[in-house]
Amino acid sequence: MMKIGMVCFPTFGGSSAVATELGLALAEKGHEIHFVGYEIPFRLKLDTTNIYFHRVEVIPYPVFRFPPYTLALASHLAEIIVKCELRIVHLHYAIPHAAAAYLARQLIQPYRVKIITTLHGTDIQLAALDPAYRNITNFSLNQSDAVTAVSRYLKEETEEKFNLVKPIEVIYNFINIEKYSRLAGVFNEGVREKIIIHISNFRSLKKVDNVVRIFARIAEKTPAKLWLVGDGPELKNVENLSRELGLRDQVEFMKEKREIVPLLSLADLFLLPSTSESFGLAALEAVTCGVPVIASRIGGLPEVIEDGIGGFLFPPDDLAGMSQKAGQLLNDPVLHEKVTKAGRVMATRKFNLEKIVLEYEALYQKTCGAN
Ligand code: GMT
Repeated sequence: MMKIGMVCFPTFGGSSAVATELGLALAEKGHEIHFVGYEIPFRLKLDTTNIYFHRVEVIPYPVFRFPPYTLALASHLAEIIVKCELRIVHLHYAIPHAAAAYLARQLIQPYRVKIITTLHGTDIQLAALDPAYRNITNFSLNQSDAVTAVSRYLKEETEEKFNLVKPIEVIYNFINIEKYSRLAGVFNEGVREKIIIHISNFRSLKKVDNVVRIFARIAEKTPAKLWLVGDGPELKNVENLSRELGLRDQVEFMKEKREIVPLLSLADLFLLPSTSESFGLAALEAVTCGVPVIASRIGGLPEVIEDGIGGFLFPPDDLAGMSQKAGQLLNDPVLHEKVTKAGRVMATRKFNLEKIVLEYEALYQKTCGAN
């Protein structure tokens, strides 16, 4: 049994979901998991054996225009590491967690704790864009005892853009196959309109506007509804666009949802035409739930979806190609079933939780064994 600190952002999003599901799975295997952050991660259930949550308070003070969360996290983390005798701190998202953990470790010397940083993609893009973040990120990644990336693509991108002293290990994101199963009795077979779904944080790189444009083409030929699940900066623009295209009655804005399996269980197709995606956890969740995905051939998505296995990939601006394939999938039940079945088999083989959690446990053992 190991005592592990888990640091992530609490907000709706893939990195928080991965950290939480990993913590819950490790706790079930008998490890003691201490989540540390400013709020309870959105998928974390606190009434779980071996799970603890430590809140980082950042006191408001008139001098601070930007309250120093990184410092508060570092000093809180230092205390928790010693008090709870943690051997490992696993950080999800490099900025600002890797720098905070480095500071925490300095504070508690000679206490020894190992730091593992998992990169999720947007952290590295941000650091690559801004030279100020780049240097501190490079430094703190080199101070981590191990760095993992959620796809081969992200490993290669990061190693190309940063000067890292050690190779990054790829540990793919994972899925709980039993939990992400289509709910029986929800699916309403027979003649009905098709349900197209998209789930994201509505940042511009998700291209939710293109989701609406692809849907507009699909709806010309196939009776359909579009469910947009999530919230974020582009929400208003997307709402306006659906009104401009005369689709407002066919598009349902669902805001953020904690439980997505009931929604995926009703859906016929998932659209993810992002311009950047280090992995695309939302696509894997859909595929595992038996919803085929039409997405962009970018980033780590080709490592998750192969043409005909769980979905189809297109260049991000090929809206015609995406809508044509969507129409075909929606109107050909044999093709739909073939693609979804192959997708679930692939998800079970390549991304199942048990397999990936073992990979993390092996990394923890290896890191703790090393000096
Ligand atoms: O996509 C986002 O904006 C959210 C972000 C996050 O930090 O949750 O997602 C990133 O991490 C996910 C989990 O590893 C990946 O599945 C997403 O592909 C990745 N997003 C991007 O690379 C844009």
